[in-house]
Amino acid sequence: MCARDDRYCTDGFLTDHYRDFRESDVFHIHPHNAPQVFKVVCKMDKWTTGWAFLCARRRGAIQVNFSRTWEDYKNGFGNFGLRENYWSGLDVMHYVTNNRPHKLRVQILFQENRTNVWRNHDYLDFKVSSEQHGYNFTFSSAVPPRINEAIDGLSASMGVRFSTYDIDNDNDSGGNCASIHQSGWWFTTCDGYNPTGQPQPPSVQYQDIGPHSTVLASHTEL
Ligand SMILES: [Ca+2]
Repeated sequence: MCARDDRYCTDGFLTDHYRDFRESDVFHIHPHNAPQVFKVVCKMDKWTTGWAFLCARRRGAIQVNFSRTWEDYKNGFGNFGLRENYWSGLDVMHYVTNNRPHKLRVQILFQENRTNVWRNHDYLDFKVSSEQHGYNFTFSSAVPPRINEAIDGLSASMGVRFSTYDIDNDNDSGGNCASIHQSGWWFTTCDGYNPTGQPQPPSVQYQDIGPHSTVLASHTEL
């Protein structure tokens, strides 16, 4: 592999730089204005045209502890790899989404009628603010796909600061949602959408089996 650092996964794909790879892997990117290089998982095959996977929580993969400090959520943690569990970091989310318009796709895997179904929801012009602003996010519109729609879990958290068990920015004055759910997230109340929360066994889930996995992916809007 060559040593060039692209600004984002999409660049590597569009410039043909990684076209020969036709695969996905861990890449190092250097977003414009960022003080450092970041590690991200890029999907570089010809069907996915340079998506970056910012977070993955998969029930079938080696489990990773998501009950982490603010510093860990800021810098990223986990096993970076295509079929692994990881959080890429709030800093890299901030730098890449503030350089150019980005689309965020939330993908949730459900098992329905014994078949695995990926359900999606897209968010246009998704931006994560800086640490100074608590990494709150904004987007211009939430766009469900024509088929296989997932619930819109993010609109309720627009503008809310990120929370971890050691820094409680949620809107629940009585509780610490990150501590209760052993995760970090843009919590409003403690019973909202939370893909980084502790995976629940099927016996206590409201659907028969699922969601199995959640992936947050981002792509430069072209
Ligand atoms: Ca609280």
